[in-house]
Amino acid sequence: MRKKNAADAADAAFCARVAEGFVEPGDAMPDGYRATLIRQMSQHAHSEIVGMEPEGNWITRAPSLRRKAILLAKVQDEAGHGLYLYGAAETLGTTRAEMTRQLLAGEAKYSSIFNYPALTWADIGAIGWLVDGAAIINQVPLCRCSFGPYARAMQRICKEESFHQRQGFEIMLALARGEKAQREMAQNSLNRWWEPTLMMFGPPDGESRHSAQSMRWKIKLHSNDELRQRFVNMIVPQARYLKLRVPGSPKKDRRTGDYSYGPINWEEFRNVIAGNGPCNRDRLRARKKAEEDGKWVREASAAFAKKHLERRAA
Ligand code: BYC
Repeated sequence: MRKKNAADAADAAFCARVAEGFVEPGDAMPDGYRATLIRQMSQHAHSEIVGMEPEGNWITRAPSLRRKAILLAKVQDEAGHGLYLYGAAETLGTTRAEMTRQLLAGEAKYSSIFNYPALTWADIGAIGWLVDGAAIINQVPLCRCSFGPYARAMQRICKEESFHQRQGFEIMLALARGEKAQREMAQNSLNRWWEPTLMMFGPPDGESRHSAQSMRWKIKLHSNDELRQRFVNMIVPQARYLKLRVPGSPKKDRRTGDYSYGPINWEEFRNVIAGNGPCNRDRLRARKKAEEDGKWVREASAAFAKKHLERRAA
């Protein structure tokens, strides 16, 4: 009983601490807080890196030099986001090598959305518009989360995500103003990406095992369902502007101003995060190949760093 009271008091003290300002890497923190951050930040970093795959495939097939240059810059930004996030997670005592090992062993998750294929050029528009749009809704609040290195990484990432969403919307706009076949391609992409994008926000609040504690610690500032609703409210008017039909024909609640959505196939979501989505195996195969192909670069830079240190010491 005495032990439980002491644990409750320590927890209450830490919750008061996070309300005061950023927690920094050298500060005292509960083991659970550290572990939750490492889990979320490493999953987030893996999502950025795996997220390069569906779009990377389209760089050589983008319809013009301008589109290629923009897509190339976007995919490079995602590599950068992954690196900021791995770096921020490393301040908590883990290593990039260990996080990568967990990803390749299937122990760490990455966003469910990247287990779906990008079949047409319109899918690149839909990814930018919807997936990066969802990322912004989820990540802007993270700029104010309690852990300093994560919050600061998110500030820079969010600026770049705004550019990503605009490039996606602009692709959709060009298609929506194009010929019948282009409009159909845009509609078909929205139909396929809508539900998987809604799943990005995580399971419904009643089934989210980490939300309550993460919100107490200000690792998360809003629940999964709150952010999902914000996203729907943002996208429905944009889809109308594009003259595209959002699946499920959202209706506006006059009282709350919220648009309806769903139902969402949560069985499919559970299946995808268990490793059985349409592209899970391809995505991990590509990461394993990249890890193998990059081995000599890591070895060469480690040998160079060692030589450099030895020379300095001499
Ligand atoms: N996919 O208790 P819950 C991007 C897991 S990158 C896979 O609600 P939490 C972009 C969850 O991990 C976007 N797994 O968890 C990149 C947990 O499993 P574990 C990535 C999911 O953490 C390139 C279990 O389900 N964004 O935008 O409180 C190009 C229970 O869930 C998913 C981030 O990572 C999912 N969708 O909340 C373009 C943002 N949802 O770990 C774009 C940061 C849930 O216990 N992360 N799970 O085995 C977050 O905000 C939160 O971690 C989540 C989940 C809202 C995702």
